Order: sequence, then structure tokens, then C-alpha cells
Amino acid sequence: MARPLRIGITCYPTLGGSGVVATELGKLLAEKGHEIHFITHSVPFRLGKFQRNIYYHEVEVNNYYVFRYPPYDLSLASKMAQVARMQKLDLLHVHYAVPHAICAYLAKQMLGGAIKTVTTLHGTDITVLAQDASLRDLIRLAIHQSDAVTAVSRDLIRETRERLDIETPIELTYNFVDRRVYYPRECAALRAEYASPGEKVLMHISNFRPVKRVGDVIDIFARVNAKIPSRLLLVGEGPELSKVQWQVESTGLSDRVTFLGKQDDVAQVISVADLLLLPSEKESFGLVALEAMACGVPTVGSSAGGIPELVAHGTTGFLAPVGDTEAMAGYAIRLLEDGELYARFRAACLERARTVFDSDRITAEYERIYYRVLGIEAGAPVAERG
Ligand code: GMT
Repeated sequence: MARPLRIGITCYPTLGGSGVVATELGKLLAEKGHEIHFITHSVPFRLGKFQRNIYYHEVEVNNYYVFRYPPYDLSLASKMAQVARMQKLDLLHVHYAVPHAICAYLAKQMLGGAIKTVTTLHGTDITVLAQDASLRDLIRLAIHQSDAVTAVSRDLIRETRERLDIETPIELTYNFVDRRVYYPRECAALRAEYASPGEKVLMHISNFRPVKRVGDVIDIFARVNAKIPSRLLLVGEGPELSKVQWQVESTGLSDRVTFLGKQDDVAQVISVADLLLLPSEKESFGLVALEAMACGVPTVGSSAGGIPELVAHGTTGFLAPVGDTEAMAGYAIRLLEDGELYARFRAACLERARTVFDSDRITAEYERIYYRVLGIEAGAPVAERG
């Protein structure tokens, strides 16, 4: 292997799949001997216990009284430049374009160009924020100025090109899960707390934003439950929570639906389910469907965005157009009623998660990108660093 690298990683540390992927990537790279410096406003929530080769640099924001809005972006850019200089970083890998890719560009300017930058696009940074006229040109600039740009699905690459008229290369690097954490967990006792032996368990996990269409989840569940005695477990919280609680109550499903709130041990919780429901309006990837897949749980959901690249329709789950809850419920019933079909889907889930979305393979892809932008041959001998 070529020499280990010193890498700065910036992400949203407290929420979202992009923060999870960035943190898990940092942990895996650190295990491989690279030195990882997280530059974020809080400790990334998935960082866990102390790990060799991982450092954390907190971004402190100047709150001077003349500021109506404290300038977080400027503080982040300065911190990136400062950490890069002091820790002799080889590169900055930023997750989510706004403001991280823009801050990395500023940091690079402060360093006189003496750092490489890699940007990973995650979804709403393009599908939502790039539509905002006040951000569009900045996002475009940041993408053009990055030494490498990756995106988490082909669909997101297509959308980035279309929306921002970008011609520079954008590389596909799928999200992944750590197979040492995401595997089918023993859950008989936990399952018995929520469902009787003859009942099926459906689950939805999200941040309860409108884009997740949690109302559709309830609608699908009501249709499934009318045919097969089932339970619905809802994990997470967010702006739509009270509306969904009201919908559950008003449809007389309160004794069938449990709100579990935010949960840390997603692998354990998902293992309880027979099926994950993901009827999102937009989803560049849908990390939760991969987490479910790795635990042997098929997904029924929408064919929005990058979901079809992750969930193989008819093999590891079923997909229907956004809003078609009747079709989604029909698919769920078909899968839950046919034990043989279900067993095939479960096996296919485990296989697909272990191969296409394997963490070792995808970590190695990122390493190849890093070495390439640095002009280091991946097979080059280990050399001294300054
Ligand atoms: O949904 C968001 O806006 C949050 C964002 C994030 O930062 O986690 O989610 C996006 O990135 C995830 C990780 O790559 C993807 O799994 C999600 O599909 C994507 N969300 C959307 O495209 C709506």
C-alpha cells in the first residue's frame, strides 16, 4: 500500500445519512492506518468510543454582537485551513455541498492551493438547494473547483448534470454499511414485546420530513393490516410527527402502531421487522433501505431518485411510483403472504448488501480517488512525510 494519508473530513455531525456515511468512512479509513481529522461543529454522533488515528476539531463560531447571523461558514473555512496547515493534511473530504464544499474551496484559497479537495454529493444539496438562486452558482463553483466529485447514485449524477449544467466528471460511489454492525440480529425477545407470534412487523425509519411521505406509510400499513394482522413500528422524529400521530389516531390504528422515537442501535431495531416501508418523494440513495437490506429485511417503497439502484425491484424488494400506496400495499401483502418468496428476498438482500454495497470495497474506492488526486500511485512504497 502507498503511504497512509492525513485526511480532514467535514460533514453534518448530528443528523442524516450523509453524516453517518462520512463518519463510518472515517472510522474505516482510520482502521486502515490513515490519520482522520473530523472538522465539524459537534462530535459526529456515530463516532462512538475512542479510536486510534481519529482526531476531532471543533468549529467555534464568532458571535460578535453586530452579527445578526453568526458566520459559521467562514469559521468552518478558517478551521479547515488551520487544521490542514497544522496537521499537514493531504486532503479535505467534504460531505454535502452546502456549505462544506464551498468552505473547502475557501480553505484551499487560504492555503494558496496547497491542499486537495474531494466533495461527495448526497442528495438534497442538489435536488433541493441547487434550485435556490442564492446558492446555485456557489454550489456550481464548489463542484467545479473540487479536485474530485463523487455522488451516491447514478440518479444524483444525472440530476446534478441537468440542474447545474456540470460537465466535469462526477464519480459514482455508492453508500455502504459496516457488515460487522449491520447483520440479522437475534431479536425474538424484542419482537415479542411488539407483536404476537402470528403478526407481521412493518417498519419505517426517517426524520419525518414531508419528503418522506410518512402519511403514505400509514396508508400502506392500513391496507396491509386489513388483510394480514400486522404491527407498524415508527422510528425517528421530525416536523411531521404530530400530523402522523393524528392520522394514526383518526384511522383507528393506535393499538397497531408504536412510535419508538429516535433509536441509536438501528441494526437491532431493524432486525425486528419483516418489511421496511420507504415511500419517499425524493431519495438520492435511501441509506435506511441498505441498513435494512444488510439485516435481511426487504423494502417496499417508491421508485424515486436512486432507490431503484439500491432496492432491486422483484429481488430485494418492490417499488411503485411515488404516491401509489395501493400498489405498494399489494406488493407488501404478496411478499408477506408467500413464505417461499419472502425467504428468497431475504437471502438476496443479504447477498446484495455484502457484495454491491460492501464497506471494504467502497472504502477502497474512496482511497483510489484520494491517491489519484494526490498523484500518488496506490502501489507506491511507503515514503516519509514532512
Ligand atoms: O434527506 C436529507 O436531506 C438528508 C440527507 C443527509 O444529509 O443525510 O440525505 C441524503 O443523503 C443520504 C446519504 O447519502 C441519502 O441516503 C438520502 O437518500 C439523501 N436524502 C435525499 O435525497 C432526500
